Amino acid sequence: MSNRIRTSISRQLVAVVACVAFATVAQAAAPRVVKLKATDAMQYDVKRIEAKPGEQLEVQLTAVSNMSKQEMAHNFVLLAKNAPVDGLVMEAAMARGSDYIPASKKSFILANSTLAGGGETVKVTFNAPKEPGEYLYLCTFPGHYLAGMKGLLVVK
Ligand SMILES: [Cu+2]
Repeated sequence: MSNRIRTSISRQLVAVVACVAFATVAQAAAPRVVKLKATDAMQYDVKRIEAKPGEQLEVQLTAVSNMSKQEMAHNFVLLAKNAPVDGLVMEAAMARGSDYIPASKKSFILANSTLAGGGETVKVTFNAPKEPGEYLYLCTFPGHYLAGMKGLLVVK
């Protein structure tokens, strides 16, 4: 094999390796999409999400409803393990001006979407907690959590 051919082959090899490396990085940078749907029954269709510690997720929540957004809307709120759930939900119900996200409990909220009214999809991207365990997610629209609008993010 001539030196010139050898150089050419090794250049091509470098290019291929660079491409593979780039594709791997690009894949790692894209969050895993988790689609949730919520209806007037005040339930998420997905009540359990499994994730690796620190995995980047993009939750897409779609609301299915013919009611007005004031009457029926949903969000996705992921809580820390030590969150005072009942107090947080009560304060959230009164926090209409901030889309039912309670200002004084924000330190317990790991991630939250905005409100989705009928036909709308909202998205929130976040990293799953690094500590394995079960993390509650819920909808803070008044009455919805008490009606059962909740699920678990299981990190393992
Ligand atoms: Cu809801």
